[in-house]
Amino acid sequence: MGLEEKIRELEEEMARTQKNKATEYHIGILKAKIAKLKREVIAPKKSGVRTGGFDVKKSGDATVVFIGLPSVGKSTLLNALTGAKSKTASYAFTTLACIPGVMEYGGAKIQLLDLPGIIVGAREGKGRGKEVLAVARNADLVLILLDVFQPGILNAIKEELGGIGIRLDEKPPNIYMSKKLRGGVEINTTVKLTKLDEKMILGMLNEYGIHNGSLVFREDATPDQMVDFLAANRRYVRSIVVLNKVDMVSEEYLKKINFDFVPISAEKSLNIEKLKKERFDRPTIEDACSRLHRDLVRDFKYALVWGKSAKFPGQKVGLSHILEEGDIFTIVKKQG
Ligand SMILES: Nc1nc2c(ncn2[C@@H]2O[C@H](COP(=O)(O)OP(=O)(O)OP(=O)(O)O)[C@@H](O)[C@H]2O)c(=O)[nH]1
Ligand SMILES: [Mg+2]
Repeated sequence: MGLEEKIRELEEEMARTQKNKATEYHIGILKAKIAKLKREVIAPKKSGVRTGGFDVKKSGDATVVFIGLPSVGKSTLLNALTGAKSKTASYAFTTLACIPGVMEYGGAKIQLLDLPGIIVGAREGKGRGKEVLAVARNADLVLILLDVFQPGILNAIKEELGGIGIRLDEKPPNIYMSKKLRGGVEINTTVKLTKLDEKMILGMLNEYGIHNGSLVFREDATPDQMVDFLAANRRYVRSIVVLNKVDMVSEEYLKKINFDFVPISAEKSLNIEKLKKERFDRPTIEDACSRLHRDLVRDFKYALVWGKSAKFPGQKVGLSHILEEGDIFTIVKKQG
């Protein structure tokens, strides 16, 4: 049986299984099995695997990737933001490659990547979907662009991104492990675990061939987070949802859409400045940390801020605090 086939079989089994207390363990193990099999599918080893020409060199201070169905206006938006000339047209799959543009904003150079549209099933390779999604794995921000007449597709798009290991607006699970050669598995917690029990943790570790080691849970992690931790190939990326072509609808129509979005018209240049100002120009403490050092976000305890964004000099803030130009901050790390 091929890898893809095995994965499909397990996914079907999971879909068939009713979710309740009695099946929790079984489902958890299935998730771990699937994640393990998908390792190669999600992040293939570089050697010998064709990347399909979407390999783009990161440049600038941050990379924003446009993800959306065909014809939602991704290329029109790139052109509106950067003055690039990515081809736009009223038919689907106009863009066939990754088209980069650069936007300068507030002294920062932001790389914007216009990509071919994705369709449902992209993560399985439909319409070069895998290559497109792979580019999003390396982004600092995923801009999900929706057509004003198809807002309902948002969850399906998030699922496509999730299927390739991208976790939007989530933090890496607060779980640590040091492997050992013998002595079995030791589980330590700094909080009470309510969503995972020892049996499930050991069962999942077993799927990954881990029989010895010392684990520390610093949050009440879910089975999904435990799987993400074990898979060790997840990307934690910020996202924004932008609704395009609002020139074609009324305010009343927009009010009925029940999730957060930035309304724009790429073609009519409506709200483009607002999009830039509100979304691209707002680095958080988290952004600053991850730029300084890979482990800083994980070890982050709190920060002290001086400058325009601080309510008072030396204000104590968390990761999501939005910084302003010229701010100065100190990061305080967790112990041990
Ligand atoms: N009314 C209206 N039409 C728009 C707007 N933005 C883009 N369009 C139109 O939508 C169509 C598709 O635009 P593109 O920018 O090519 O869309 P895309 O998402 O890049 O499409 P693919 O490359 O095929 O994935 C074109 O005919 C655009 O003129 C907008 O704000 N309002
Ligand atoms: Mg396009």
